[in-house]
Amino acid sequence: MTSRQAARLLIIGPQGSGKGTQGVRIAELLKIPAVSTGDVFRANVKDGTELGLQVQAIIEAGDLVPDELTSAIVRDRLAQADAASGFLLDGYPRNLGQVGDLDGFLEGRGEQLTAVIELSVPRDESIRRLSLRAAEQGRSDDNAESIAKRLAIYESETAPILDVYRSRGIVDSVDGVGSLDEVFERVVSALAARGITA
Ligand code: B4P
Repeated sequence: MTSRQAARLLIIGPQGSGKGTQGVRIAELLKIPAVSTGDVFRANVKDGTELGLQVQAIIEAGDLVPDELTSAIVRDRLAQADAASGFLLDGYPRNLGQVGDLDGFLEGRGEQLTAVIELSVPRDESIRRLSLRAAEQGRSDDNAESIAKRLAIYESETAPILDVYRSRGIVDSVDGVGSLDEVFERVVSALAARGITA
């Protein structure tokens, strides 16, 4: 029998793979905070804060916000009391520099990630979903140029971090094509097999 494990999770996948959608559901199930760097940046842009003004043009172009800024935000968020016994990261880390930063904060607490869920979807499905969201919600970075750039950065900078986590034996690859409930059940089963349960 697998012993119960702390939920210190990362959900990762190309844009439009549904990581935001599934991340929130998994975090609710496990009663841990979902920490989405994209949501933090969008909320700051919406509220017109200093951080928002700094990152708005970067996000709209589909580029990555500098690591120092992003890692400092995550470090502060993980220091809050509700993340003491578990958390789900969505959209961070997304390059090797951020993996090093995260390892550094977690080592300082005697912790490490316990599972990485990779949601895989084909490129044409990512583009289809983001184009649909552009029509429905009008998110300013869901234009053709920004989507293409985000997907290219995912391939060049984010996908390689999976090799690091694979070498630690903590990656589960889950098929992200299907209904929201089907994908959710796949993620829940993969986590349960590692002893990560509600
Ligand atoms: P994010 O908010 O992380 O945005 P994203 O990577 O584009 O992912 P998105 O939210 O669109 O994808 P999801 O799979 O959830 O980042 C935005 C920007 O912030 C970045 O471009 C960057 O500038 C900056 N940023 C964020 N983190 C950073 C970091 N660590 N370092 C530097 N910069 C950073 O999309 C899901 C869509 O698919 C939804 O519309 C949903 O309705 C749909 N969907 C989900 N599941 C589905 C299903 N099963 N079937 C059909 N549709 C589904």
